[in-house]
Amino acid sequence: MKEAYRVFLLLSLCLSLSACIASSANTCPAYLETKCGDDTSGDWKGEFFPGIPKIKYEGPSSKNPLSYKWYNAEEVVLGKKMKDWFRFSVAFWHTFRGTGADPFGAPTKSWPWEDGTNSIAMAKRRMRAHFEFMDKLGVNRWCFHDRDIAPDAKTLAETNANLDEVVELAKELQKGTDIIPLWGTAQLFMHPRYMHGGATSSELGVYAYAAAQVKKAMEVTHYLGGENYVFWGGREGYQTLLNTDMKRELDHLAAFLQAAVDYKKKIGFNGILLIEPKPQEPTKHQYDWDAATSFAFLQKYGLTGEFKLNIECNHATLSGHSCHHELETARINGLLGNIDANTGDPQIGWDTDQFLTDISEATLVMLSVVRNGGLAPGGFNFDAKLRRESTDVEDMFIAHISGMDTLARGLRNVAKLIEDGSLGELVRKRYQSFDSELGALIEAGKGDFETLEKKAMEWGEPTVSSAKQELAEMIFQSAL
Ligand code: XUL
Ligand code: CO
Repeated sequence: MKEAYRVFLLLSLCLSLSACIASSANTCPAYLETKCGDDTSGDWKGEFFPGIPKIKYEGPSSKNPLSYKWYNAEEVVLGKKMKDWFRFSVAFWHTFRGTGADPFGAPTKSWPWEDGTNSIAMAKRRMRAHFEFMDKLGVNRWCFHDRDIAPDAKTLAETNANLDEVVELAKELQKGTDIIPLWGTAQLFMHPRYMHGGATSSELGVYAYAAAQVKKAMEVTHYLGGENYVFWGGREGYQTLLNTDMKRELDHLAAFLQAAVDYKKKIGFNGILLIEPKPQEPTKHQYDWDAATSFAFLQKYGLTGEFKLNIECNHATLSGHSCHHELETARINGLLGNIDANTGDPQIGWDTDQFLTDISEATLVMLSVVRNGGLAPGGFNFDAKLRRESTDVEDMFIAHISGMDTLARGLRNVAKLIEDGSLGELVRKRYQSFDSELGALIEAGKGDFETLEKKAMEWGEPTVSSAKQELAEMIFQSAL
């Protein structure tokens, strides 16, 4: 393929940052006939992040960017250590495969350990860098797509062998540490074979290939001690209904997920299966639009009980909701399993995958998490990347520290709200008319219309109280 066309193709692929991970010129996607994969250079000698210390908690008055100001892993807040509320995870794809490429521009990052190839040697070196990064950051979980960590090859068998080789190294690096994957997943969106979807592809051969890929990704997640497994259906959707049999595609998706449940049980993988809703991008319309749509799908196909949801904050805003709405929808339906912590940009309409630094938003997120009693065995995965213009190695640390500190402030604020109690009291009072004999009857599903009509006649015009929204907002703000 001509170089200019190749670059054009890669840039066009990169509308979503998350879709750029293996498609930039730096990382050489294996499906293009290039010289990628020929690198035989040896292992990296020495430290990947010299000069970066282990990140410590120094408290809010610290001016040191390489320290935690609010996240204090061992500190108990609301009855749990902070590290157990969060169970923070580094997303391998953004942190170690993100190149800074965007739809209009080439990669901007040139990390010292990268040699510009997509070879096995490079994959291993990158994995070592990733483990040093987690160790220095003090984070003991990570998330990965199969194809982030090991290169594609010409056949599925060879690709699986590549994956095994890198997974073996990850297993060795995990040994003697408490590091494990928070979740693993299969990348069913990058390769051209998945252009019509994986489980919802119109091609049977692709459905089978996707099944084989998920089977293998579940096996390696299990082997590495992973606690969850994610399904993000980036291409499980449509571009136009004119050429789409939506019912058939949804039936196929359900059959695929049922087969995943069966296989999980067969191999004794006790991890939670998570669906990650997103409304669109890369497709015009994805089937797992939002939490409520995903819940309806799971109910229709008898899959509730087998799946929970991985709520990603910027996916929530792309679907026209708030992150808090999506978290609460998942929570009240017993489906809140994990959070892909990130945020978008109010002026950019796509999935910018930014680190969340808004304290108010973080407090709302933590309200749901605390009401849920935590997320375990799920956690917080930073599905977030550096901005294209942030090119220093230390920026990788600063971004994670800032995201962790913001969420830690959110948790501390929720503790203040709970201790103060007035927001909870405001909500309780708002519904107190239902704390009555008739209210209990209605809530037990026994409030028949004849009885209610009699009461309405007897009571006359009801008195309606203020919702006190401004007071609720005042109480909330005072905790920030
Ligand atoms: C894409 C996205 C993915 C999933 C995993 O928007 O969030 O990275 O989290 O496939
Ligand atoms: Co995500």
